[in-house]
Amino acid sequence: MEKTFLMVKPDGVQRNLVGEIVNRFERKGYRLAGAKLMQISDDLAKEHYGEHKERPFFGELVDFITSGPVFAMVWEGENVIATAREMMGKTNPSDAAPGTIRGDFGVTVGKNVIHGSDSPESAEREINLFFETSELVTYTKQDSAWIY
Ligand code: RTP
Ligand code: MG
Repeated sequence: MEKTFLMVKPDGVQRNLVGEIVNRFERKGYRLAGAKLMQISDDLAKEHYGEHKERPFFGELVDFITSGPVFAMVWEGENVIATAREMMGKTNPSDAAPGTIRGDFGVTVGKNVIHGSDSPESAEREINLFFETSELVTYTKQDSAWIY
């Protein structure tokens, strides 16, 4: 089953958007495989955003992502990597369509509420960077009398 790494950024946690964001992926039909509230270290931030290390905003990006707790998640399901990116909206919230997470809740590019893996290679790399295998759960939804 395809998996992706999603993370509510510090602005989303401060603004109490964790439940709203989890809700969107649950209602869409994806399955949560792992989640944790955590403080990102400077080293982890630099490794996670390594592809941007030459960019002028790299220092700000690392400072921001380590400025408070994040809610890290692994979600799974058909085509979840690309579909989650669609559900997040464009990087700059002012370009992101209404109905997307960044379009509905973001204002500035630096504080755009959510991170999501942008390819199968990034998803694998980021899941391994943030989660131990033992923290991920594989399960099937039970078709029983108590699920209506
Ligand atoms: P992310 O990695 O956080 O999911 O965002 P993304 O793929 O949509 O965008 P990416 O190009 O990977 O950029 C990573 C984050 O850097 C910040 N950024 N700031 N000041 C700027 O011009 C600028 N450009 C990008 C954004 O917070 C973006 O999410
Ligand atoms: Mg990115």
